[in-house]
Amino acid sequence: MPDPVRRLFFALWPPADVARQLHEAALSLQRACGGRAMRLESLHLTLAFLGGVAASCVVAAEDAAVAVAAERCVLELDRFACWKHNRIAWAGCRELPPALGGLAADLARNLAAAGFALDSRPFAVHATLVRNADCAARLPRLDSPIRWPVDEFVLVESHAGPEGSRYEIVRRWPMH
Ligand code: 2AM
Repeated sequence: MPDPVRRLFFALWPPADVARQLHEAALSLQRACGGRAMRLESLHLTLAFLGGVAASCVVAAEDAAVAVAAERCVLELDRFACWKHNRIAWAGCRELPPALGGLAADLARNLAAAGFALDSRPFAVHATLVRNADCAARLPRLDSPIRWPVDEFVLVESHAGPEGSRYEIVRRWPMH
């Protein structure tokens, strides 16, 4: 039997009140630049993207996460931006909490050491809010930052579906 492939990534998943604020932000961005707002239940922030992983290798990815020292922090999403090359409108932060930069770097290092091929581009903190956005449009201002208390990170499986991807949290790791 061939080893099935699972599409996986590590991410921060917003608590319900943060997801609601992100979704409101997505709708306001969508009013300005069209496209498709992310569904409330799909909103997240990717830490490390693995792509297709043979099911038999998932344990190795989980082990890489166990070995990171993750500290709780508060992420302040305080800016909107739009990437022309992939038409993604997103929320990000002017200042990355060091704990989060450290977590993403540790994860990337451990995953690479375990043989996973990761994107070589630097970690770009962003929560995608709208896809297929018109980046030439004037983006609304984010009046007050969205305050996201981060106390866990998760491994997520992406399932392709007719209405876009559906995400399933596979495992959670608390941050201390
Ligand atoms: P995006 O929202 O900027 O497209 C599930 O697809 C998650 O993994 C999304 O957050 C997506 O980022 C991210 N992702 C998809 N392909 C990726 C890649 N090649 N490198 C890094 N992240 C990727």
